[in-house]
Amino acid sequence: MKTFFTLFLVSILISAQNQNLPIIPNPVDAKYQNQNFSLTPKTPIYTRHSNVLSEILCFNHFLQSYYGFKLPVTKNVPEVPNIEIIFSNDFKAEAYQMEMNSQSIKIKGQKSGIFYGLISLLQMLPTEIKETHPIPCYNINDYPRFKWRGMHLDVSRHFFPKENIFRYLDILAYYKMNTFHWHLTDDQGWRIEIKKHPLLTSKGGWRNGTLISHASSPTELYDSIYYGGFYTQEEVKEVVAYAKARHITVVPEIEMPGHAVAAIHAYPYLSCHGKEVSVIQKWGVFDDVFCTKDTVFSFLEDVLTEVMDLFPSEYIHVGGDECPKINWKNCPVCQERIKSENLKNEFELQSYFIKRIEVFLSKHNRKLIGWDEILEGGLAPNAAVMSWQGIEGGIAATKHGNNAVMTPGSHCYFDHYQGDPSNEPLAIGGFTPLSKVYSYEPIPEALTAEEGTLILGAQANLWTEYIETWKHVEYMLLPRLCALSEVAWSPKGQKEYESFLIRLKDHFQKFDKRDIHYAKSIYEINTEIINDTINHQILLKLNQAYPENKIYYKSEFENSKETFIPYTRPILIHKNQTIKAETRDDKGNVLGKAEQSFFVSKSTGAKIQLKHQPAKSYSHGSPHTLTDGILGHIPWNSKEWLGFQSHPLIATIDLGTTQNIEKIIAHTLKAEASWIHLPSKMKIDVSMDGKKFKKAGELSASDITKSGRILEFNKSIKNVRYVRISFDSIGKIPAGKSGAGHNAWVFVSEIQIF
Ligand code: TNX
Repeated sequence: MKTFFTLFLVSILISAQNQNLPIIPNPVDAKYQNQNFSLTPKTPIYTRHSNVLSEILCFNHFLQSYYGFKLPVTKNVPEVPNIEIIFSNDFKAEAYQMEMNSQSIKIKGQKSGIFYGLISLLQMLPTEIKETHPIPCYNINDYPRFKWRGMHLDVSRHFFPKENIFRYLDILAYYKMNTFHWHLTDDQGWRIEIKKHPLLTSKGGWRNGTLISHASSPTELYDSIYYGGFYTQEEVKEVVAYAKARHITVVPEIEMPGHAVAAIHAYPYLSCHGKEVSVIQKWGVFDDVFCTKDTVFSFLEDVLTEVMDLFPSEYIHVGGDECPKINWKNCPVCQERIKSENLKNEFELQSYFIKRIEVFLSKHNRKLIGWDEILEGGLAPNAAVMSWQGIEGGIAATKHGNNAVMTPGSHCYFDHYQGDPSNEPLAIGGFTPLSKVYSYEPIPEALTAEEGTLILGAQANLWTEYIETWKHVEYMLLPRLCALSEVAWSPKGQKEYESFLIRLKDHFQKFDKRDIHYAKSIYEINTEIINDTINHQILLKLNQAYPENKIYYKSEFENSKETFIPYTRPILIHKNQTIKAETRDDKGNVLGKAEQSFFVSKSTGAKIQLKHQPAKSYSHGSPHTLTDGILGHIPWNSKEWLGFQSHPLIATIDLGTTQNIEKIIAHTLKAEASWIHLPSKMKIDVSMDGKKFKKAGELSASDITKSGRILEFNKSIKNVRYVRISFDSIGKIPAGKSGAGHNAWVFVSEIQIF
């Protein structure tokens, strides 16, 4: 017992010390040395190894831009205190050791390890250094968990000049990320100069306007601004060199066979029909894709040859996602190819396409990586899969013996909302807050230990449909990148969200000082619904991250004049009302706000059962999401909706007592760009005992089309206790729409009974 207690105390002390060590990602092992090192702008950096001068140069670049000074570098043994950099082959790549005492800081490792040691030292410095500053000394032993620690950026939907990319790379390096996935081509613009095919950028790099409304809103609004840009090959070389100096590999992505409209605009022969098309001005998935004729392969080989000359990366990303097959179906050349290559269908034709490109890349000693659709119709032998639609792609690839990088939409999509959408700039949708990113575990449970070794690592993606400015890019990136870096670097068992949040505060201060943009959604109040189905009621619980801050709230309803009061316990919701809440620090500054409206009906807080469970990623608070009094917003975030794709939504609500009802309203969603369609039917059955149900009526497809997404079933029904509501889906998405051929999703946020 005593030993247990001592161990417990020691571990509390260690974690308390590590909290003073503001390093993100958290190092594997760090021990406080009970002394300080005084750093001044004159502290010399000493090394006998000239091969590490580039790492020191880079460290000095960071010092210069954050503190306005560089440290002197010397080959001769200097006076103490000093910083010594020791190159050693005894370390694995990326691992380092740092020993500190009041007289010296010694960093040992290979080049990449030394770089990460210097980054740790950089993070240990205070926000401001005047004359001298004491740094608490630690001995650190550190190395990464995964070898692929990736961050992606889409520069096609919106273009960002090279100076912005340099800034991005600095942020990635600061968090020890080692892979920059550069999404260079898409339907909305081709962004990399290809000397042999100059129209790709001179024509394909520009569009005549851009969608400014949300893709899921019923009316489309466009600006008419001629928009675009591209990187010259000289600029690309600069970016690759800048990244290399920061131990970051740039993985270029050239999208094929889908997401190819910008290239087809430049060279119409690349499509099946050869007709003129315009660079796309909106967001989604489009039917014009690369044809499978030989001239297209020659073209792509030209492009990839120039790309390989520019990028020394082991992997070349060829996209492979979201390729509609409709043009191939109508194309004699593609149909002939299916026959001559003995392929079953267009899915196998996609696989033929990717495999043929893989052969070309491997002739040049490069490996192919693609989005998980490259599994369709059979995976190329050595291809690596980037698992984005979930984790299944990663599981299938590794079970097949191939490598995978995990980047599931649920945890790694930084284009999703990170806070309450009403406080956030317009985003594509989804809800991926900091805590969710932090909770991500890249190795799926379904894998054996051996299969797990094929998971190269984790990556987050930043698609820029709704991100036009650089400030907004940084806002979406930070602090979620900090969480991802810990997912990809720190040992699995050592992750601790509370300690992360404490360390993060120091990073926020530095972002402020360095004019780096970031989201403060972490100060937001997290609303949680407590479903008390026994008493047929709901309560609203308010949470926030930092115990030193306090929550205040007021309830607004008709003619109410309440003022803010301290929040002490969950709030009972029993009428239509809006709760407004704020977190305040000890000085009374408001740090975050939350607002939640409730619409109470007979179903609010009722017992509810679902015949089939919703899809995992869209099952927040399930099944009570449908009876919590909260109506889903548009653009949608997954917190307020349940999503069904492979099974229908059939919900049975128990009103608790026998009652008469007048009306049932279901709040559904139409976001066809995200494959979410209105249901085709809504059926109502009622019962007194929960066993024998009788049909009460239905809304047909034409009723639903007429009424839009809020479906109203108006009929008085006497003596009902159980109401069963079933939603039929339209089935397969029709040709010409985003996700054609896949099952449509049905999303419902609330079922109100009056
Ligand atoms: C899906 S993720 C896409 C992108 C979009 C993104 C928006 C992937 C391989 N394809 O084209 O930008 O969703 O979240």
